[in-house]
Amino acid sequence: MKIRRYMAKNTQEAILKVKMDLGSEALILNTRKVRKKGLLGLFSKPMTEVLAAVDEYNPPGYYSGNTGKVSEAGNGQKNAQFEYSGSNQSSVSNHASISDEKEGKIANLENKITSIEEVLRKLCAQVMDEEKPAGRIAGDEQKIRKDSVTEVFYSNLVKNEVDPEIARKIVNAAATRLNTSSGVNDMAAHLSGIITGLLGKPETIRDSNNGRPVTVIFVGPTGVGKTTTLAKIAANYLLNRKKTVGLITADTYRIAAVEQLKTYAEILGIPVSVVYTPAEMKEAVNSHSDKDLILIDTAGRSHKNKAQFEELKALITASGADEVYLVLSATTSLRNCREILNSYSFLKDYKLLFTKTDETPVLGIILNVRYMTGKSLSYITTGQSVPDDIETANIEKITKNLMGSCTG
Ligand SMILES: Nc1nc2c(ncn2[C@@H]2O[C@H](COP(=O)(O)OP(=O)(O)O)[C@@H](O)[C@H]2O)c(=O)[nH]1
Ligand SMILES: [Mg+2]
Repeated sequence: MKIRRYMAKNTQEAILKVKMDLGSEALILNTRKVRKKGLLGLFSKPMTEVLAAVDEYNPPGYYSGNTGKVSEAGNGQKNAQFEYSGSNQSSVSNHASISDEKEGKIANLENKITSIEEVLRKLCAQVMDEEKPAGRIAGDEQKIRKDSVTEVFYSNLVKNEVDPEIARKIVNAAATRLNTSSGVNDMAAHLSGIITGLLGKPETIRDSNNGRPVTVIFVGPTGVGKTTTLAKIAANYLLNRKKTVGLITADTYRIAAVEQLKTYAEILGIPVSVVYTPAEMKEAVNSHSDKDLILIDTAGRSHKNKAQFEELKALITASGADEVYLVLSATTSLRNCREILNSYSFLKDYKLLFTKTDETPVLGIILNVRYMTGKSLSYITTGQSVPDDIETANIEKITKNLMGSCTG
């Protein structure tokens, strides 16, 4: 990206300078009125300053006249070429006589001069005619503005399903940090810093520091992957960290759910307790007091059934859990997520755990939910495979995903 600053009497003239210098593909990054510095500046007419950018790797734009084409070289050096293809163009062959060759060259030059005159005449007319709205220039300016760097980043965030309101706030915050000499890289850096800050530092299960087990409970809608995630964490603590783990399930709505956890427990060779009531929950937690980690599975609740949420609340309280993880699928729509968050709003302190990031190319929901709840991110799951498909949320990776163009 090549960035240049232009000063002119008014915006029209400045845009013209930009187009003549950088071509019609140039992006207008900023336009502002400036006065000369010092006391004299108070009495002078303000000038228009335009900051423009052009992608060095893209073919530059050109200004077309009737018969000629002026183009600018990609290396930033002015390199005017005139290609003439009119029907009266003389062809020069090795066999032509010297005078024929000269005549041909003269005719060619004459044509080129005519085309330059035509281009200059048009340019002058546009620059001089200040009062008349220069439709073409104004239109171009508008287009350039629309396609400006800020809008590209905004549109990428929205394409990645960041809530448009949040995306606008982020982009505006990044834009206010720019100054006149900032370029697209600065914008990207500011944006990345803001998103990283918003996503925050992920917090995973803390280690016990009092000799008692750390008790962790997983809640969230049915089918998001609570049980699978719990099994992944159990296996990692057991196999990689050599910790002792106890499992409890309160998901007694379905026989299959109990069997699912029992199967994982059997494979891992760890005990599992099945509880139906808050009193049994207390007992089960006590029975695992010799473990390093207790993982508790729960059933998903229907957001229409308030009684079920009361039950869940009682189970959480009885467990005395040190940490609560609200498990959400990254494939959930923002609308559904809002409803889910509403249903679980009785939770005071919890962390966000996103599953199925492998099933969606866009991760906007992660930023949206983090922004709406202010709760910490924790783990991300990336597939069905136990125990491998789980990692601590990688903020850099998520930020890149959110800023990138998913449609290419
Ligand atoms: N693609 C994908 N599937 C997952 C992931 N986590 C869980 N699943 C699948 O989602 C389905 C429901 O998982 P389960 O743990 O039973 O959900 P629960 O009802 O919340 O306990 C199962 O088929 C899992 O294999 C993940 O990260 N990616
Ligand atoms: Mg389950």
